[in-house]
Formats: sequence, structure tokens, C-alpha cells
Amino acid sequence: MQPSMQFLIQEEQVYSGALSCRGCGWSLLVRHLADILGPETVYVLPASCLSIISGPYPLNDLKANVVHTLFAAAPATATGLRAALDRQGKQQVTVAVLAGDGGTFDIGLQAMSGAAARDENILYVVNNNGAYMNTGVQTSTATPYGAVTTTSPGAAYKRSWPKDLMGIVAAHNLPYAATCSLAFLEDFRAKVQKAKMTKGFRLLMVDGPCPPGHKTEPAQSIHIARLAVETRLFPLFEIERQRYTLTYMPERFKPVVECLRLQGRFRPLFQPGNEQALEDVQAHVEEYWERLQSFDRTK
Ligand SMILES: Cc1ncc(C[n+]2csc(CCOP(=O)(O)OP(=O)(O)O)c2C)c(N)n1
Ligand code: SF4
Ligand SMILES: [Mg+2]
Repeated sequence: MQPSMQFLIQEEQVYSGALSCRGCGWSLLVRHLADILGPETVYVLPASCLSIISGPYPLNDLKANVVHTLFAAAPATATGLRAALDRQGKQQVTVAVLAGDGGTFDIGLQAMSGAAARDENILYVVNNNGAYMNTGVQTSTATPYGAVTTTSPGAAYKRSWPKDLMGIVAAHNLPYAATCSLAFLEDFRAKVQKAKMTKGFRLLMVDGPCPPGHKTEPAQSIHIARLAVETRLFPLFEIERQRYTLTYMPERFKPVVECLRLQGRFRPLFQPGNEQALEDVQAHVEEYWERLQSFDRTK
């Protein structure tokens, strides 16, 4: 049987070369996203690493129009652009916010919630790399339990669970939201396509590899992203009007340690005396999985 080619770039919408670190999720995310959204797209970027990668001309990567804006203003900027484009009869142009976890889980949360509650016709994409990477790896409310950052260093690793952003998003009763992984490109591209074709406020949250922040080998970015799904640290699902659907069921549930031990940010969890913390992470993953399954409309 011919292998599926649904993960191949059809028409490159970014320039070659990138200002990102090696193994960065942002670059791969933008390449595939822009390929599917096409040239008739306006991107709105609050501050993040992408502001640099898609920033200074002539080293910017996106070929499309990009509006750089403030952390808390991205959904409002996108709302205004949408209204202006509609007024000009350009309903076919997609308006897409590309934001980090800091810009979404924390600083931009109320603005994102406002745009979602108004059901603005915009696509909101979150690259969740689990910290404020662009300014040197500070903890955000997306930072996983057990991770070391510059604001929760060494043995003072993060002791609280990340915010359930998808639960917050679901509460807005949106037409479409989904989690995505760069290790599952067919699934990711299908979700981008679905989001593109859906009208109203849509949100995609992508697991974002970040070698300097996660203290990982750049060549392992995709391998680790796959393990995050297979261990259920980052489950793949869709939410349509509060109905959840799991889009990938691992054949075998791998233990979380298989993914965590490849990331230097979790090193303290592997020190003697921290066995309970590792068990807590495993238990938390299993509880969340059970909850997702109970929400899954196909069950
Ligand atoms: C109001 C405000 N506070 C702080 C900053 C500095 N700043 C720029 S990028 C950034 C980190 C953004 O983190 P995140 O949204 O997770 O994106 P990432 O850099 O991880 O891709 C910060 C704190 C800013 N630009 N504006
Ligand atoms: S610090 Fe992380 S998110 Fe930022 S460009 Fe480097 S790999 Fe990408
Ligand atoms: Mg981040």
C-alpha cells in the first residue's frame, strides 16, 4: 500500500532559513500552518519567539502579511482586522493569531476569552512550549509540574499543575478547538484544514518543542513530541461545542518517565527522594485521560 503523503508541504509559504534555534517547534508549526492557510492570510503576532523568527525584515520567514502587536492586544487586533477585511468584502482572507503559552495562558487570557465569547471569526494558534522562552525560560501557567525554569530553578522545580487551557476554551462553547503535535503531522494538518473551513472563533494548541528551554537535543524534538502523545502527557483531541473527541489512541500507554527523562528540565525528578513526584505526574496524566474519555462523545 502507498504511504499517505498528507504531511508533505504543498506550496512553501515561508522563506528558507529561520532565525529560530535548531529543533524549534515554532518553525515547523508555521511552515505547515501557512501551507494550509495559504497566501490569503493575515497573521497577528503578540510577543514571543515567533516575533523574532517572523520579525526583522529581510530575515522574516512568513511570506504573508504580519502584524506585530502587544501581548494582551492580539485578539483585539485580530478582531479589528477581521472587521476591516469583511467591510472590504474580503471574507476569504483568514485572520490568524500566533501566540505563545505565556501570551495565552497568562497575559493574553482575558483578551482571548473576550474574542472567544464574542465568537469572532478568527483562528487562534497557541504554540505551547511551556515557558516564556524568548526572555530566558521563565515559568508560565503552562509550565509542567516538575519542570525547572529560571524562576523555579533546580530543586525548587515547579510544584503546581499547568492550567487546563483546553477546559477553559471548551467552556466558551466554541465551534472548534483541538490539540496538535508536530510528531503527528497528518493529524495536525487535518485539524488546521478543519479550523480553516470553520467559521467563528477556533483555537489550536500545539505542543512546542524548545531545545534550550526543555534542555533537549535538537535532533530529538520530534521523537520527544511523539513520546508526549504516547505517554498521554499531551493527548490529541478535538472539542466541538463542548463535545470532546480523542483523535489518537496510543496502542500502548508508555510510562511518563520515557518522555520526561529525555528532557533536562525534569532532571530533579530523577534525583533520589523524588520518586513520589514522578508517581504524581503519572497519576495526574491518568486522571486527565480518564476525564477526557468520559467527555469523548464516541464512547
Ligand atoms: C507586557 C509585556 N511583558 C513582557 C514582555 C517581554 N516578553 C517578550 S516575549 C516574552 C516571552 C513570551 O513567552 P511565550 O508567550 O510563552 O512565547 P515564547 O517566547 O515561549 O515563544 C516576554 C516575557 C513583553 N513584550 N510585553
Ligand atoms: S528558545 Fe525555544 S521557542 Fe525560542 S526560538 Fe529557541 S527553540 Fe524556539
Ligand atoms: Mg512559551
